Amino acid sequence: MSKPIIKKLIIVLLFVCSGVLNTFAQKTIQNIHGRNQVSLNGRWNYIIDPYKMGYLDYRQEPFDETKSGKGGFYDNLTNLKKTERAEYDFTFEPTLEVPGDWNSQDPRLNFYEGTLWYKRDFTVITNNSNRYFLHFGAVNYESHVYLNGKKLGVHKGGFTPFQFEVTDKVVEGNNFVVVMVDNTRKKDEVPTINTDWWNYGGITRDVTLVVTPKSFITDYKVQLEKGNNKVIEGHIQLDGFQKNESLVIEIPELKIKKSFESDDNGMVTFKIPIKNITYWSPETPKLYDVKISSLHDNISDKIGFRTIKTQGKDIILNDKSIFLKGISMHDENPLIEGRLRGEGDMRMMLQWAKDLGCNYVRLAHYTHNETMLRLADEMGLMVWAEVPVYWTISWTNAETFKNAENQLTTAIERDKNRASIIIWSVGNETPVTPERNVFMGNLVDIARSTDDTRLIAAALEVERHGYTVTVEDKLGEKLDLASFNEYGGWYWSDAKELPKYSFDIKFDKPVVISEFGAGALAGFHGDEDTMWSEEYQELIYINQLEMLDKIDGLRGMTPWILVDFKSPRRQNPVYQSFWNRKGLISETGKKKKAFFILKEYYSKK
Ligand code: GCB
Repeated sequence: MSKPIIKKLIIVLLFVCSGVLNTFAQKTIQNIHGRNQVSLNGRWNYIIDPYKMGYLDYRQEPFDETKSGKGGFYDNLTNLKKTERAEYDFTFEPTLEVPGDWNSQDPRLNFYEGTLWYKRDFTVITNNSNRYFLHFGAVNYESHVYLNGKKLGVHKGGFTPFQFEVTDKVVEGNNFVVVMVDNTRKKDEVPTINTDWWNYGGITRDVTLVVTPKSFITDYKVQLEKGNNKVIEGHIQLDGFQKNESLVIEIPELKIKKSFESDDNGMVTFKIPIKNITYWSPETPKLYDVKISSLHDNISDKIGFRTIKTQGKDIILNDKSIFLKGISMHDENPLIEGRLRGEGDMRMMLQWAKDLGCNYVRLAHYTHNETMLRLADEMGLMVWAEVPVYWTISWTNAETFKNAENQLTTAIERDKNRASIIIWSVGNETPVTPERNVFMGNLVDIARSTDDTRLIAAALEVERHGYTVTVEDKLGEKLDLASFNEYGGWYWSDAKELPKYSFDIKFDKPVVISEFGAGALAGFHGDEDTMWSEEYQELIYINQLEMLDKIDGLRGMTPWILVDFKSPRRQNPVYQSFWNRKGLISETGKKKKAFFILKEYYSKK
């Protein structure tokens, strides 16, 4: 190879490795809300761009890759030609609230699936001794991020956080950030084109400019050691560190104060013996103040300590066998349509679960807001957390796997200190094939090796032979729970027949039913045979609970679902109007009859 070619190759490689245009951005900073930060929430101007005009030239080539290296219309707003500026000028465009999906904020966007540009100005007083990171809680689905006319990178995945370091790009005074968001569904993405929820697009979670010292605490894990409730173990990771910095971890209420020196990689690992600790549980959701400080930085968190494991058919929380009294929920506010926008929305949802008598929730079918997990910690709700490996993923596509893996590990990294999370789920109702078994099996292994202190599960499917319901999906062998979705009385059989069924579950593991349910329009009444009536849903719940209670090893359930939710698949104009009606609570907050059946059942468990 000639020298210039090698040089070119090196440049290309450096470019690729620098992650500038990497779709899976770098690991995010732990505990974003505990940081010194400038909130970029609020009103952002937007341009609806169904033809992707700001990104593709008239030959459909991305501007990013043209020879001029211009890098897109919005890479260099100030240099746009007069004619271009006349057609694309954010100044006179309307605004959307961030965080928030676009579908619920502009009637033109209710069903919109495509590209939309966001822009926001902000001011910073910079300081040379600081570093700056632009952090997004979540953007659905693909985002291209530009700061002051420079492209920072691309991110894919609608529910996990990502960030870009912008220390050398943010300027004293006025700055502007532009984000192109595309929520077009694609077969090879995660999730794929077919889901049963609304494809809310946009910047759906907080945007922050995080300010840190040059050397800062980027990550930490402070948890009980696996299988040992007398030792807190974990790690602290510095970024931008000098050699052998000293670090202190304090848990004042436990009289813990320990000093360490970081190793050559800026890392400290520790094990600290403890006594007289109150373990976290739904009855006593005790959280301890944990403070970590380095020479230049400090961060505090509230962390609960508990153990979780299975023993035969039991689930053991802190040495006690428990029953998971749960309910499934989406990240959606039915009252003010759209994604949950803030702490108030999230508290409302979790409080409804508590009103039902729950000690456990399934946060389906993707990673929920970090605030949701912090509230679950505080309110004493155990959590099944999940990634959107849903239905018919492209099992043989290596990029698709990389994407799923990234969403899984990002969620684990973000939430590893949350006591509420007891289960990582690697997917939902995926069809059994050899390719799927490899894909999902690998996800199970990755989840386990990233976090060996929690249980690993997936929502499997059932088969029926006469009056026997079998669960024999081989993936179950790799999982800690026998969990499956089962819609007796609704998608198969008749409510009245349910008590005749029995189960043949091939695994000697705790059984946690991940879904069952039935649709009902709140306020519509009829007899038990009238579909969509509250009475019909009520009967299915009564008979389901009678049927399930006979399962040896039943250790919990998350019926589908807490509240009615929007779905493009649910078209019945009389009863659905694009709402999945399986909620126990309506979209106006009205509790249906079945709510009280489940509440009564949980009160006796
Ligand atoms: C399921 C899916 C869930 C759907 C539900 C339904 O099995 O896991 O996402 O919304 O059924 O209502 O059919």
